[in-house]
Amino acid sequence: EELTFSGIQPTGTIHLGNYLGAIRNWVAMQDEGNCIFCVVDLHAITIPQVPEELRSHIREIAAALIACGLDPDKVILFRQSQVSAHAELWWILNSIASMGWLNRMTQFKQKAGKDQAEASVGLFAYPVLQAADVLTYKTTHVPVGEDQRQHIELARDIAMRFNTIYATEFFPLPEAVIPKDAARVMSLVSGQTKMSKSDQDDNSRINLLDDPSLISEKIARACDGLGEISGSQEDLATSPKAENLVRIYAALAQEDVGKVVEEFGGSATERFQRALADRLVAELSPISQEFQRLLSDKAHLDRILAAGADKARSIADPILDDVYDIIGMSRRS
Ligand code: AQP
Repeated sequence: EELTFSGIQPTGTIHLGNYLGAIRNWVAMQDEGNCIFCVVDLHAITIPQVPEELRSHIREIAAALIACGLDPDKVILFRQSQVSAHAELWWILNSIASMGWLNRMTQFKQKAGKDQAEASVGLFAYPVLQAADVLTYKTTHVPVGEDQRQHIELARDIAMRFNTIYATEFFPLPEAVIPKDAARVMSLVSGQTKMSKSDQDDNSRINLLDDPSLISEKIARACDGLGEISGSQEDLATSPKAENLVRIYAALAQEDVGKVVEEFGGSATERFQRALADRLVAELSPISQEFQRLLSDKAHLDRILAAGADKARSIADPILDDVYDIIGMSRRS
């Protein structure tokens, strides 16, 4: 049976990369089958967090997901730390995954920086927790941005090795579902690193909650100095900043990049700049308003997450019991 699972870290506010790369896809998938979406707070602490800020970010991310259109009556929406099966399966899978596999993970290298010895063990083992998140539900489909492709491959490798060691077909091999148009939204400032919550420069990203004037300002700044939008796709590729903006426009308008280039290529950026800012404001303003409304009732949000956790546990716990049986530690009796 098909099951979709994905997660997002409560490490800050949601940005356009999260939205176009993942969340918009989640919303589209919620009517098509069983979907589980998780605020992965255990992942967040692999990088130091301030407890009070983490507490607010967890609620904010949940509110933002609902504001983007996820319906807690249609999907299971919960937070990772409320379902202990994730951490338990993580430990079991840590004994399946090899150091060599984890050493190849590019996200660890990026996040750990130069001084890898100072990075937490959690940051290193992060992809195994992600594999546990997915496998705890026998997930078949994982809608994520391009940056997560390697981690989903690892989850497949872990599932396969588990199945081989224990001579079983217990875990299905999860597949990454990566959008065509906006799989990798880049920084507005450089065009060359991915748009990220943890980028120090707020001008590098559009946050879902930026107000219309801030959005216009950031887009104006990003277009500044570009001259004109090139009239051919090949030329466009020589300017990563411009290409990123055109791709963002195409994803918002749900049009081909070629069509956007045809529409705006060869003329001064001003018209493109205004059109892009208008598209962003039209898409994000309703989300921002709904977010504010949801956040005014924190108890309600907490109830939604708690109810989601109950449903998630009812799926995950029996699967974990089966895993314990398979590896020789039956805990049912
Ligand atoms: N720039 C991006 N373009 C497309 N998709 C993206 N995603 C993240 N950035 C982009 C996708 O969003 C989902 C949730 O991501 P996450 O918050 O769990 O982890 P992340 O990839 O680490 O996101 P950030 O914003 O870069 O956070 P920090 O700075 O805290 O690490 C994932 O599906 C991801 O692919």
